[in-house]
Amino acid sequence: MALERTFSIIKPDATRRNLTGKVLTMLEEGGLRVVAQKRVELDQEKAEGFYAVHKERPFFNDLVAFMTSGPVVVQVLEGEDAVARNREIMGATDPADADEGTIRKALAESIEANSVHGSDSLENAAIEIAYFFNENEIVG
Ligand code: IDP
Ligand code: MG
Repeated sequence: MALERTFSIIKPDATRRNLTGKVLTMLEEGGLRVVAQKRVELDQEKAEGFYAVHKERPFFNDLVAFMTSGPVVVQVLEGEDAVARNREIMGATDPADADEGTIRKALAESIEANSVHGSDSLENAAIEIAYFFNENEIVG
């Protein structure tokens, strides 16, 4: 086990339904600690850059429209095996496939409006954290 940092987003479907606190409680009760956080609105360029890896996928334009449709909360989470732990707490991409007790099973509206983002590797976590935060904004 290693102490890691991962990148997380509370997506617009969750902020719109006033579920920010519920998501945070599930992350914290799952053993993760918020060490940086801000509420922002993504513009098209920022959202397209963030999801650039998906730009050839058929859902890319819809995904960018969704992610710019309202406020998001971007955050850095710290904990033992934080990257994998966060993915466990989130659940599968499609809420229909997500395990009981996960954020997406409990809260997500659809495969697109699925309430949370989480980095899929330690390497991508570092890239995604740097896309939104300066080192001096992360306070462990
Ligand atoms: P992840 O968020 O579980 O890592 P990814 O495959 O990286 O899933 O996809 C990024 C995001 O794109 C998803 O969280 C979801 O919002 C959206 N997405 C993924 N697959 C689909 C789809 O088939 N239709 C619509 N949106 C999708
Ligand atoms: Mg992903």
